[in-house]
Amino acid sequence: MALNYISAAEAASLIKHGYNIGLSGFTPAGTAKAVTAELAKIAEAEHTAGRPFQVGIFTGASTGDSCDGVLSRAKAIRYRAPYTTNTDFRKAVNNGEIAYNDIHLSQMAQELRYGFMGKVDVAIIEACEVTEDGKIYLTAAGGIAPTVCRLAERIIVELNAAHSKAAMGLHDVYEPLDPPCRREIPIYKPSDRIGSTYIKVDPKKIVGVVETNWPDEARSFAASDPLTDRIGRNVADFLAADMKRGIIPSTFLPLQSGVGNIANAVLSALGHDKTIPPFEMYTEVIQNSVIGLIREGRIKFGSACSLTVTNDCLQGIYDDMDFFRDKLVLRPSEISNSPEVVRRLGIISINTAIEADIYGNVNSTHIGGTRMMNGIGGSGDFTRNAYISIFTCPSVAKEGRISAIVPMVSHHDHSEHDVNVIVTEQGVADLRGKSPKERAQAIIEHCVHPDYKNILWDYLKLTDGKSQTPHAIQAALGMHAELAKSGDMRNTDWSLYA
Ligand code: 0RQ
Repeated sequence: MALNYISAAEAASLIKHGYNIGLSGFTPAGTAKAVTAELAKIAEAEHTAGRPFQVGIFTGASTGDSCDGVLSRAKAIRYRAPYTTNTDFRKAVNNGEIAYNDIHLSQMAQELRYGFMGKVDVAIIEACEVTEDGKIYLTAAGGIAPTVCRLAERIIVELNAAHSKAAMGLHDVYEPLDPPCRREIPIYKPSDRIGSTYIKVDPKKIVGVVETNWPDEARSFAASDPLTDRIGRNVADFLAADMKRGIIPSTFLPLQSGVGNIANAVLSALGHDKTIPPFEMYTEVIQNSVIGLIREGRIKFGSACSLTVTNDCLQGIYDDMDFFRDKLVLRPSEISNSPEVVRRLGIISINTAIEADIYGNVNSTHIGGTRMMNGIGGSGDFTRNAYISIFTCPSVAKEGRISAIVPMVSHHDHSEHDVNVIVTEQGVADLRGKSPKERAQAIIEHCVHPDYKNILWDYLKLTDGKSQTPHAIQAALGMHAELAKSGDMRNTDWSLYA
C-alpha cells in the first residue's frame, strides 16, 4: 500500500477538539514535533473564532517546546500524562489550566491499555524510516510508541531526516501481555534483546507521512560545578566502599541515573573512579556523560528508553554506529523502567530530591507542597525496586534560604520504606538497616547544611523523642511556614510551637 505523504498542517487538521493524541518520544528525544506545532496554530485560530479546541496528550515523558510549550501557550491542552519539564506547561498546570496526571513512567503504556485514560484517537510517531507494509522505525526514544500505535485508530508518521537511518536497529520493541496473561519480561542482563527493531502496524492505519527535518529539543545542561562534583564524588566513594566490603558484587551492578547536572556529575565521578570496574546501565535516559564513558570503555553497555543527548552527540552516535551497535539498546518505557526487571537485575538507582525529611521520605515533585515542578518521572519505578536506592540533592536551595532537609516533607513521592541512601554535598546518610530515630541522627549529622543543623536538632527536642517516628505535628511544617512568612527557613523559631 503506497504511503500518503502530507504536510504537517494537513496532518494537524485531522485532529479534532476533544481528541486524545498519543506521541512518540521521551524526555524529549524522539518526540513528534511538526504536527503538534501546527496543532497549536489551529487551536489559536479556533479560540479566536470563539470555538473551544483542546486535546489530551499521552506521551512517554517530557516533550520539547514544539509540543508542551506551544500547546500550553495556545491553551490547547486539556489533559496530559506523564512527566514534563516545560516552563510554560508548568505555569499553566499551577494556574489550574491543565489536568496533569503525574504517573510513574513504567505505568503509562499499561494504563492506556487498561483503559484508565480514555481512548487514543491519533498516534503521532517520529520515525527514521517507514515502509509500505507498516514497519515504523523509531528515532532516539522508545517511550509509549508501540502501545499508542496499536491502540490508536489512526497513525501519523513524522519522517524526520534529522535522525539518521543508522538509528534502525537501535530499538528493541516489546509489549507485554496484560493480566491475567502476563508472563515474565525475559530480560536477564541489560544487553538482552527480546523484541523486534521496528513497530509493525496495519499500514491502512497510517493516514499520513509528514516529512520533516527537525532536530531533537534536548535541554543542554550547565557544566559541572564544585557542588555537583562534590555530590558525584560522595556517591562514587560510597559505592566504591560498598563494593570493597562485599555488599556490591566485585563485578558491580547496573546503574540507573536520573536527568540533569547532578546525574551527569555522579556518572562522571563513577566513570573516573578506577576502583569501580567497567559497569553497565539499565536506565531510562542516556545523557552525554554515558556516551563519553562508553567511548572510554568505562561503561560496557547502555540500556535505556532514550538518547537524551545534545544534537552533536547524537550525530556522533549515528556516525559511529558500527562501534555503538552492540553497546546500546533503546526500549519502550514500560520495559526500560519495568519494576520486575529492575528488581531482577539488582539496579543501583540514583535520582534527585527536591527535599527529604529527617526520616528519609522524599519529595521529588512539588515546590512548597503544592506547586508542580516537573513530575516523578521514572524515579519511583527504580527506587521502590532497586538493590540500593540513592537520592541526591544540594543541602540548600535559593542561596541558602531553603534547607533541602526538613522535619517533614511537604509532598510525598518516595517513602521512608524505599529510600536507602541520601547524599548531599555535605556527605552521605546510609539509612539501610536503621530505625526512624537512627535515620534522623544519620541524616542530620551527615547531610544537613551547617546553617540548619541546630534548627533540626532543636526540632527533635520538641518531640517526645520516644515514639516510632517522633514528630511535633503542629511544628512539622514550621520551616516551610517560616519560608512563606519571611522568605528564609533560617529564621525558624520553634518557640512559636513550644
Ligand atoms: O530553581 O530553576 O529557579 O534555579 O528547583 O533545581 O538544583 O537546579 O536541580 O534541575 O536537577 O532539578 C528534582 C526538580 C531537580 C529534577 C528536580 C529549585 C532550585 C531550582 C531545580 P531554579 P536544581 P534539577 C529523572 C528521574 C524528578 C525525579 C527524578 C526532577 C530548581 O531532578 O524533576 O529524579 N526530578 N526523576 O532552586 C524550593 C526546594 C528546592 C527548590 C530545589 N527545596 N524548594 N525550590 N529547588 N530544591 C527524570 C525522568 O524520569 C525522565
